[in-house]
Amino acid sequence: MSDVDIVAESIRSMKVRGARDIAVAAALALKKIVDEGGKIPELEPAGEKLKAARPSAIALPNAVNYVMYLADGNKSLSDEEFKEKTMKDIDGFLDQMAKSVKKIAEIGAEIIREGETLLTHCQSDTVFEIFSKAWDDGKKIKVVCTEARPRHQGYLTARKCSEHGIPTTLVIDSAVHWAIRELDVDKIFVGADTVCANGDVVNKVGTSQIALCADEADIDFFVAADSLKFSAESMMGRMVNIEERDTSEVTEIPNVTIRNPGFDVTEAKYIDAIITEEGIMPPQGAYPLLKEKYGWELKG
Ligand code: RUB
Repeated sequence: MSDVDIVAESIRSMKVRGARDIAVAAALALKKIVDEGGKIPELEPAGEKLKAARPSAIALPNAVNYVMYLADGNKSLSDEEFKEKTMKDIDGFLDQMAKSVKKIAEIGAEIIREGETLLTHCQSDTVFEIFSKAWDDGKKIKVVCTEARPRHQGYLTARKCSEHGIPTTLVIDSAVHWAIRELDVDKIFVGADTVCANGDVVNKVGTSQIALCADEADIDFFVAADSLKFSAESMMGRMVNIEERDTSEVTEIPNVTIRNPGFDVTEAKYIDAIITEEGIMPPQGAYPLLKEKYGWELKG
């Protein structure tokens, strides 16, 4: 197995997971190819392999395409110069991603008030950065985490928040409506795998049900996502390829069909705001952001 095969397999099997970490792992795998003397002909097939590893997180193809764009810009350089410049460019991209998450944390922490109870779903590094920043700023928040069946990524969030000192409660996924009422949840923060041009958001399955509960309870529902998660290709959530994972992750019952979607679509109308490194915006801000950042416009 080549290094790229190993990284693609780690992404597929979810050893590496969460949209940001997947994008970073893909960029580092391509950087390694450059470090070993690879150029465009080696990078292209590797990039395609990485992109195919998980279909619902747009940050993965966006990161691969961006690295390819950087490499393409250096293709007329000598072999040694190509290597040096492209590795530097990839480092610059990774550095930018790290800065984006810090900026999102600052903006997100700002809208959290002293003593609030915040609910999150699954495990998002971006959301954890917001919570830990609010806590480090001295706000005595409490966090409620879901389990995120079947893979229980919520346990990671619960452990991280608790280890950071934040009073943390874990509930089963189906207890969200109960938790909002009984645990006095003030705000909900989730991450994103893809933000579509119309402001729909693809995130861990169950997110859309939580958004409905937030709507019913009249509390704010925030999505935290850097602009790498915005998709020019996906005008609406229903156009995103929703990954269906192996049913063995769920259970087996004779003669019963098991379905195991990994993600779902939260419609823009249930989202109060999306927090990006560019600022906090209503979901309708997705299209202008795409247009401004990527020079992309709806035709016709
Ligand atoms: C993880 C998930 C996260 C987003 C955002 O799903 O849905 O909310 O990827 O995470 P999975 P981040 O565990 O199936 O990869 O903010 O870390 O990019």
